[in-house]
Amino acid sequence: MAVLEDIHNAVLNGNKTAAVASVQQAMAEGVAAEDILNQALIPAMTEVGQRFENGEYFVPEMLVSARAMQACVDILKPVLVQAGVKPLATVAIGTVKGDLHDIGKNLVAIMLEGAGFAIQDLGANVPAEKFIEAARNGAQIVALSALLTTTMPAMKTTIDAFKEAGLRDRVKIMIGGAPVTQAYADEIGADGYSPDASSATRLAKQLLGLAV
Ligand code: B1M
Repeated sequence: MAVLEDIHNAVLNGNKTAAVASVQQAMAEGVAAEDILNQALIPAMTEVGQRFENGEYFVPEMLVSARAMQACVDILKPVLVQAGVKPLATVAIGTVKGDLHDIGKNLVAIMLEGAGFAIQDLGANVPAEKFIEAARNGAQIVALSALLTTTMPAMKTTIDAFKEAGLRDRVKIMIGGAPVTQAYADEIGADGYSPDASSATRLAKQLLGLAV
């Protein structure tokens, strides 16, 4: 579909104005928000990553593409989120300490909100103490995202901090992000891992024993 290709190319080129205009056009044409996300935005960011790996793109290119993508996600958010439902539970979500990547985390938050969870978004570069504070304030699930192999250990540090605070049994801790695996989740004692935003909603429900 031409408009999806336009969105893809605009994000790839870091052209936020064109990306936003094409997303608005796609929505006016009746293209589903999920299709815009899964067929244009996410593939564009995947290609940005490949170009970075190949040495074609550098950090500034990644950054302008990320800003274009985030502006598009902001437009899609109201459509992806169902309004007016009583929250199933509260999820405190954040990208772990040292890690500034927040696009995937934001998508997971949007999908969880759409599935009926209340979201406490702690942002990026979140130290363990902030997650602990959120749990003390009532979050039943703590959701940790990491995009760098160098920041994955902060997931373990966070889980260990929950143990030290005597709060490990009070919360479910789920993890995700491009370099994260089920094996890593098992290794560090997380309650669950999911590879993408839609399976994250299923996992969150499973962790609370809710029907999926
Ligand atoms: Co960076 N970066 N980056 N980056 N960046 C990656 C991650 C990288 C893979 C690129 C590459 O080399 N191909 C690489 C990491 C390599 C590694 O660790 N082995 C990398 C690097 C090296 C770096 C820097 C170190 C570069 C530098 O400075 N030299 C630096 C680190 C900064 C820091 O964090 N301290 C850096 C910086 C940046 C920008 C700031 C420029 C920008 C981030 C902007 C932002 O997020 N606001 C950026 C970007 C955009 C990327 C890529 C291109 C795209 C990431 C993204 O948004 N993907 C990325 C390459 C790639 O991933 N292909 C790359 C789209 C997003 C929808 O997917 O985040 O995977 P993702 O989320 C998915 C799933 O993973 C999952 O669901 C999401 C939706 O389906 N998921 C969860 C995520 N969290 C979850 C949590 C869950 C469950 C599922 O439960 C809790």
